[in-house]
Amino acid sequence: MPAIEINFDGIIGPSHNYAGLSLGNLASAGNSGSPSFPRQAALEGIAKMRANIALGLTQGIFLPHRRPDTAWLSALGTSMADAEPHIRAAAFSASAMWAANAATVSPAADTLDGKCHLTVANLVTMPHRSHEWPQTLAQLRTAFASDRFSVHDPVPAPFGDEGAANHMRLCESHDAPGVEVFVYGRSGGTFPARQHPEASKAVARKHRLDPGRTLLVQQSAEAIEAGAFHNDVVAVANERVLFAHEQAFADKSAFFAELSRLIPSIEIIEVPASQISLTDAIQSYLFNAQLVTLPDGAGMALIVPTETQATPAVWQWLETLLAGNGPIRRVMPVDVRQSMANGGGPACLRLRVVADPADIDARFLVDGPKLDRIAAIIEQHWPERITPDDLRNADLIAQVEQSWLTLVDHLQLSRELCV
Ligand code: SUG
Repeated sequence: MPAIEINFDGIIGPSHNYAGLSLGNLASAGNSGSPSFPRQAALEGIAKMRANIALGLTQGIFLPHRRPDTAWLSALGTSMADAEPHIRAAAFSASAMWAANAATVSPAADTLDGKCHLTVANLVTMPHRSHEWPQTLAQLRTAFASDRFSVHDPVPAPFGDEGAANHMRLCESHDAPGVEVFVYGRSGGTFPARQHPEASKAVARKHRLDPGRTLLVQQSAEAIEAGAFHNDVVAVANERVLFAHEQAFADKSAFFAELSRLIPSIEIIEVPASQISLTDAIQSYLFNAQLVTLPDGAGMALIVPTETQATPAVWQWLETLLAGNGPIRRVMPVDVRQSMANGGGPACLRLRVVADPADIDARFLVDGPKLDRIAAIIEQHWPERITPDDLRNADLIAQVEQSWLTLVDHLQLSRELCV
């Protein structure tokens, strides 16, 4: 079977809460302290996966991480009972749900050794995300254990790497050689740039990419200041289509010229700031969409958060897009509001891997019936609601631990993940 694109969604974990942990992520700051609804959040994520399967797409999963992260707390010389509130919240965060930050993936068609390479993201910029990588790496090594894959350790600190959220791939078709674009930021404003250029360069080298087909592109400082803490908040690519905001990149002319030279058939759909401001783009998360190729030559679909419907300039623009004769033939809103309130839209929740599904550990692939069984566990075990005070509640912590174990056991992954 040829390599196809598989979307691996992070199942939203039972400890999902709003702790305001991400400076520069406006939704995270704005909803800090609000009650969260983990059960609803996880079911929204399952519904998104079901809708993608209904489109004929192949779907995978990553598991939530074990929370609280007692190993991390103990490395800091503390525990859930004794930790200061910001450390307690960081140890309890369900942030691994945003699988776009799990790793950077270079499909076999792009690499010199013909293997699909994955580098787990170190996420060192934000404390609550900096301890994700060991559990993510355990899952990557299990899911992609075949010799068709090469799974790499994280890039060392201090070079921040946030994975696929700052990486785009353009190609004629998923299984053909592509051009890989690494987008980095430069700090200097109020908000941190999370992707360091040295991290991007290291990943490109380790993935054995052709330097002639690898681009290192700077994110615009104004996008970071407006709240685009990752490139995937202002741009998304699929095959030969790049969909981006006018203010996404520091030097778009040079970038677009290089892309056109390397991929002559490229189609760049650029949204002018005069039609959609950066503020509206970031509030609605228009670009944090899944741009997917539909089976049977039906063109591409843009899976957008329902918040796009609530932003008139954005929705009007999407209607005009559909009325034209472009490559995007369908726009599909999905309700992932619980994740969105922490700054994670449809694209944040998934990691794209181009590979033959037969080479992947089947425990990480899902179909409708398997999702039904996972949803039943979520319905029965995930907490309904969490408020900031609950993070000190031993009963809630025990419930979160038990929920996780039940899911991991059900998927027969305890041996690999209970370390
Ligand atoms: O890293 N939010 C995540 C959102 C990640 C979105 N991912 C992509 N754009 N690919 C972050 O900022 C908030 C957690 C809190 O505040 O409780 C958080 O971590």
